[in-house]
Formats: sequence, structure tokens, C-alpha cells
Amino acid sequence: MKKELNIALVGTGGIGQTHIERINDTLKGGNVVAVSDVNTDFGKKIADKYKLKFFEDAYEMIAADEIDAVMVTASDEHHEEFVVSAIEHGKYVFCEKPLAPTKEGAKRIVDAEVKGGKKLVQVGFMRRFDKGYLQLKEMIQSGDYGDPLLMYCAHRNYSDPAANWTTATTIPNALVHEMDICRWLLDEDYESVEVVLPKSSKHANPQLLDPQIMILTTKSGVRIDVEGFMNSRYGYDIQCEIICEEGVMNLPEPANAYVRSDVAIKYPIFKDWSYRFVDAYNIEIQEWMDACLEGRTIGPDAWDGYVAAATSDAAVQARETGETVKIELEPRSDFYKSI
Ligand code: ISE
Repeated sequence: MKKELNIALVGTGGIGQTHIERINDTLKGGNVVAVSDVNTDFGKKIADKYKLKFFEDAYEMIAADEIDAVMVTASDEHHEEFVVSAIEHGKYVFCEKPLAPTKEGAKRIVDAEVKGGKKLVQVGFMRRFDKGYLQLKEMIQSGDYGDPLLMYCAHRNYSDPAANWTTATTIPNALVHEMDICRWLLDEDYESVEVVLPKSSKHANPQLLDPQIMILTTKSGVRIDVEGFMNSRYGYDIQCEIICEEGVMNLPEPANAYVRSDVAIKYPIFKDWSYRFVDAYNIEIQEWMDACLEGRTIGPDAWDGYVAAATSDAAVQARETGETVKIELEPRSDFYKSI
């Protein structure tokens, strides 16, 4: 068995760079050795910064004999082409969320993987590796509190003018995390989705209605209210409350010391997701590399990416039409066994 993976990374923006740093400086079992970016000048700068080989042609990089595994951190609309290329070369591929911005794109990835006959894809739904969410899942599965009936979730970003949020990108880029994590926590698929648009914040840019409320209903009837607020103006804040028949559970706040001062008790919260979920990212990528070295996959797979994309498409349609939209999925192949 190989001891270290040579990893090629496509897309050298913010998340790509944090993955290069965590893999090359903190984690064990692999190194990012090569990168590619559609923006050649920028990609070359990043390659120089981290002393990596730069490929102008990402497909050539993915195909190269020296590359064992691929990481796709390109912009969402380019995920599909690189993930499919990795699959066609029989290489393990970690793709940041969303697997693809549409259901059709994600389905083409699923089809390519099934055709190749081997599971190779992991999707970057890092919350599944977060200690707090894992504790919630364990509590639900214990059955000690009865069945979950309702969930209240909030996904609040501080406010990042550079992120250029639009009403259309909030659902597939941000709320897609909620779609995946709630389905994983409850271990069941969704029946339908609605979206409600309350009064919009004056801090939202003109292309964004903010906040949005997405209401998911699972097959067994659990109702999940998700607030997506891209301009909270106070921090990056993720909330999850699960109302069960005999108890109510909450996602723990990240542990931060607090101070009594100035007639108040204060403790800091994170401003950005990369800090809030840093441990989850590290565990996720470490486990991905361990699994690749052992010739297997773990965590959210291409089917999970497809379900999230189908849910996200339905939510977009629900927002546009004001209707409750049924979430239709293709039949799941035995290739993908469980949620
Ligand atoms: C960002 O793209 C992410 O993926 C974060 O995990 C998410 O919480 C955030 O809202 C997005 O901006």
C-alpha cells in the first residue's frame, strides 16, 4: 500500500488554498503536488506560493501518472467536468460542495461513477464530520428522546460583499449544507420544499432577497424550517434545534471563553465558516486520504451530492413559483447503499 498520496487540486481560490495548507502542513498521508486554475496567472502565483507544479491543462494534470487522487475546488459550475474526468481515469476525487449546481449535472456524475463500476467520489459536506452534529446524530439514533418531529435551523453569514450573493446562489451554495445535514441526521429523504421570502434586509445587495426561509418536509412528515441569512451583520452562526417526542436537542456552540466586562457577559463567535468548521474540515480530509490509501471511500458520496442538488433545484423552483415543490429522485442504484 502507498504511504502518501500525490494529490492534484483544481481551482486555487480561497477554499482550495485552505485545503492545500491543511494537507501539506497539518494532516498526514498525502501532499498536494500539483494545481491548475482556469485563471492561469492567478493559479501560477498560488503554485509558486506553495511550491507546487502548475498545469495549464487541468485534464492533463488529472490524467498524469504521478497523480493518485484529485481535489476539485473550482467554481461550482466547473465541478462536473473535473469530477467526471477523475472518474474516467479511475482516480479518487474529493469535490467541494455542491457536487454540481443542478440535478442534471450531479446525475451525470452519478452515472459516470456507476458506469466505471467503482466508488471514487466524496463530496465536501464537512458538517458530517463536526463533533456537534455527530453528537446530535447519536442522540437521535439512541431513540432515547422519541422520534424527531420538527427542526429549526439557521445559516447566517456575516456579510461579505465580495461573495456577491444573489437570491439565486443562496440556495445551491449555502443552504445546500442544511439539505445534506438534516437528511443525514434524520436518515430519511425529503418529500417537498417551500420557500418563504420575508421583508428583505437593507444590507442585502440589489440582487439578493435576504433572509430566505426554506421549509423542508421529510417522507415521514418531519418539518424543517431553515433560515438562510447572508447578511446577519454579527457573525457566522449556524444553529440547529431538533424537537423530538421526549426531548429537544441543540447543536452546541463552538467552545470559546467568555468575559464579564462593561456590564455584559461576552464571548466571541466566528466571522467565517473556515474557522467555525476548521476541525470538521481537518477530520473530513484526513479521513478522505486515509480511505483513499486503503482503496475505499467514506462519507458523503455522489448520490448524496445528487440528492442535495435535486433538493436545491426544487427549492429554487419553489422560491420562483411560490409553490410547494415535490422532490423527485431517480431510483437509487444498489451501488449507493445508505444515507
Ligand atoms: C460557503 O461557500 C460555504 O461553503 C460555507 O460552508 C457556507 O456555510 C457558507 O454560507 C458559504 O458561503
